[in-house]
Amino acid sequence: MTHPVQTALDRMGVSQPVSAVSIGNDWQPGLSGEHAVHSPIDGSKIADLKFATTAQVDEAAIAATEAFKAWRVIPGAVRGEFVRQFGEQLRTHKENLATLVSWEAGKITQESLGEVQEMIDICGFAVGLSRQLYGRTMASERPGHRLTEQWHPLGPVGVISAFNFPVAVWAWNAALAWVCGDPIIWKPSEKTPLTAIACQALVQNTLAELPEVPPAISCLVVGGADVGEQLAASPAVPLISATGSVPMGRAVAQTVAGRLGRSLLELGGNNGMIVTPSADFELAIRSITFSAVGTCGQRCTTLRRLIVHESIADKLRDRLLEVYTRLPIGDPTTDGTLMGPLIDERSAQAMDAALATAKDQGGIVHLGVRVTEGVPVGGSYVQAALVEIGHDAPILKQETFAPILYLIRYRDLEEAIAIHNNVPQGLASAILTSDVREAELFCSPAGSDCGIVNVNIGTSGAEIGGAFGGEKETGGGRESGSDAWKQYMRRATNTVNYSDHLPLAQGIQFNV
Ligand code: UN1
Repeated sequence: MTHPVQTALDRMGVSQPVSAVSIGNDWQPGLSGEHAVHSPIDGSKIADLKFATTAQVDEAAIAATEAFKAWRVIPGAVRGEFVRQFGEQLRTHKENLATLVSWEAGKITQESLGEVQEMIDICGFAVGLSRQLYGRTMASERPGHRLTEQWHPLGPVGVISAFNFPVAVWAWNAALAWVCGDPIIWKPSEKTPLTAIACQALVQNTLAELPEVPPAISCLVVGGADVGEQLAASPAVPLISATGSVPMGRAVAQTVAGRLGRSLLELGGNNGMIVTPSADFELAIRSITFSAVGTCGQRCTTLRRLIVHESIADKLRDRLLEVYTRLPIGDPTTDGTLMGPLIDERSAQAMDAALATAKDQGGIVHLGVRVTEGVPVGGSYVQAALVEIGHDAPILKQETFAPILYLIRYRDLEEAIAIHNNVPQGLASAILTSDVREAELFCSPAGSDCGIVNVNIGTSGAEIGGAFGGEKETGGGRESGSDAWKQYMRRATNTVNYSDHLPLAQGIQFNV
């Protein structure tokens, strides 16, 4: 039987053997070392490819810079038409791309389909935006003058993406950047190159329909850390958008800042939820479970810290353990599975290590063991863990990319908010309550210090329409909806004098 990865690649028109580099319509084999791609489902090898070299990054940057000259003057609405047609490709190949996401990232089918839907959604958002790149008009302080802002395309955008959302996060950046008039150079995670290669093939299908579009607005360079570093260092790339770990983001930010470039960072989350006595109990169980164990705990928005009022903590713990014990764990492509594998054995070891540390710090660890029965051989499958722990345990400040949920008890809400904010990261947060005063306090300046603040839903699963990102070590960037598009453009302030006089601002007299 043909492997599902093979079938999906064939259906999307990916020529094989796969190549690591693409500049528009062209594919080039990488010129660096050989790399094998293994599926987290069963460890099987699903592709071999050679990584890109840093010289190939430079070639892509040159091509993207050339494409930019044409792309920036093509009207926004035409750029929007390109994105609309790319969105159609995604609709046609939703299941094929989702199959690859499951095989490369280990997501359950429902979540893989959701990830592709997130791409389709951002394309729709970007198409509308392509006719709404509005600038302001300000009242000039001088007579006979008009003061306005224009938003212009910025230039090639480098996108460094992570394995856990191998395609959606690139699409958030690409769809917006394209309508804003910028080319994209994409360095995907080395763990998920096939999904990236497939996206580029879908872009090529779109380019075939629109000959006026300069192909090098979409470039792909699959490679290791050196490829990401080269992209971050390239003066031809005015904006680097990076998603991943805090150390990676810090390195990228320092390199980009060193050349006074712009960076858009979406880094670690260590997301908390406060559950108050008035919370709807069954809603709590469902939202906690989806946020804590979805994507096997490997979303940047995953719920990691549950801060529960002491009066309901035991009941909530017992009910969660009941749910956790019967969660279907296994092959993510099988109907009904709710937890697939971790991305690799290193992640499973990091989870084991975090649980051991939590125990040393006084934590009571429930579940969280390795699963070897009823799951494909060769993958790293684990049970989700629930850890009862004191609010001052140092481990609470650390993000472990695995399904570990710490349960902390609180007495009053102000204390709960203080515990909630007492971590270096600031991505997503939630409160479950039926008391409007508690909800509003959490959303107020004295409440959550995160970029995403939810009431009566979990921390994960944001819609594309809002600005997505967080504060503190999360990096401060905002991607996706709202006015995130402004980061992909440069702003020109125009003052036009339509009078015969030359009055100076601030009333300065300067008579020559
Ligand atoms: C990520 O994990 O990097 O809000 C992105 C969510 C998804 C995106 C997560 N829409 O969970």
